[in-house]
Amino acid sequence: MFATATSNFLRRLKSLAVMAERSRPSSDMAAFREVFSKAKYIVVLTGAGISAESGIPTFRGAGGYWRRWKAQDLATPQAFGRNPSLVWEFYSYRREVVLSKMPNPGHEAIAAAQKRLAGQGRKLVVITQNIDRLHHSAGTDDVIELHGTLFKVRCTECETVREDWNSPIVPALAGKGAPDPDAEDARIPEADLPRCNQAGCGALARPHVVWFGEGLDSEVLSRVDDELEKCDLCLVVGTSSVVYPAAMFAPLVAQRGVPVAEFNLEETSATTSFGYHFSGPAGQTLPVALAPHPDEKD
Ligand code: BJW
Ligand code: ZN
Repeated sequence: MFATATSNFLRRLKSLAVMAERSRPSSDMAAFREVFSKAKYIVVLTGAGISAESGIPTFRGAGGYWRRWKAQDLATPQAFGRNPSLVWEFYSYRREVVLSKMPNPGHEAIAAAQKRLAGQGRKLVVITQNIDRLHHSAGTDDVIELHGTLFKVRCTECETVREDWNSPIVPALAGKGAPDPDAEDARIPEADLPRCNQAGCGALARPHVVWFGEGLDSEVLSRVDDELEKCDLCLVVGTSSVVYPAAMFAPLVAQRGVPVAEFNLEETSATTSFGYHFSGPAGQTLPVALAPHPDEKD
């Protein structure tokens, strides 16, 4: 009788421990590195936090405001329809900021791991929500950009997309886009904003980014599905995991039983879905996590 009660108690204790384990991710770096050393197909999903140490403000942290607005107020087709000059000032400012910044050790650790693993017949794929191109600058190949890029524009009429690295993007935006709340709106006439350069078109162009309420590119989404399906390890770096559909990618991978590790300054609403959580700046945690493992074959 006593033995039965004890074994029931122990069984219950064990199941509570398993439940606690499931909801509390591990921060055991050595254990993560063992998993990393065996993974053959790694997906790294990144957000604004990975570029924070390069000096690019995140969306939902301090510094997430431009003048009196948050991204949600300006990164919409409605805002652009109402005031294309204001929205172009916002993006022109961000282009200029990004052009003055460099990739940081977090971006570099990912690029170096991708190169090294490729030499071992292993794959590392970056899926980013960022539009800053810093993964490219760090030397990462074949980055999947979920939300577009600051350095492409798209015609609002014929939808032609072109790359554009001019600084400023048009002369009328020179010296405009100041971020302080008291800055005057430039009220640039539409004719002087970026335009389509297709012969016979010339319509207003917009940033080639995905705004709230807009669908993500279907080819991009199907490539993402494919990569998430194939991966045997997933890293989620510097994202608050609140913006969909990106917010559900890593939890879906975890549901398949694949190890997922979150690298963030703080816990997020997705943290408890993951097996590992590493608190701290990604520029410090990623170089440790992705450094060559003694078991790697050159
Ligand atoms: C560090 C760090 C360091 C800091 N080291 N970490 C389902 C449910 C509910 C709503 C929806 C849903 N499906 C769709 C929606 C609507 C909407 C949405 O998700 N809304 C939510 C806010 C609730 N989604 C959409 O509209 C998407 N479209 C879509 O799904 O179409 C179909 C559809 C439409 C409408 C209804 C239903 C279906 C499109 C979303 C496009 C998002 N676009 C933006 C702007 C891009 C252009 C631009 O930049 O201007 O993308 S919004 C903004 O958020 C940007 C980012 O990519 C994105 C994600 O932000 P991110 O990267 O996570 O940054 P932060 O700032 O939030 O977090 C930074 C993190 O880093 C923090 O956790 C820090 O702690 C951490 N950190 N320093 C490590 N050094
Ligand atoms: Zn056009």
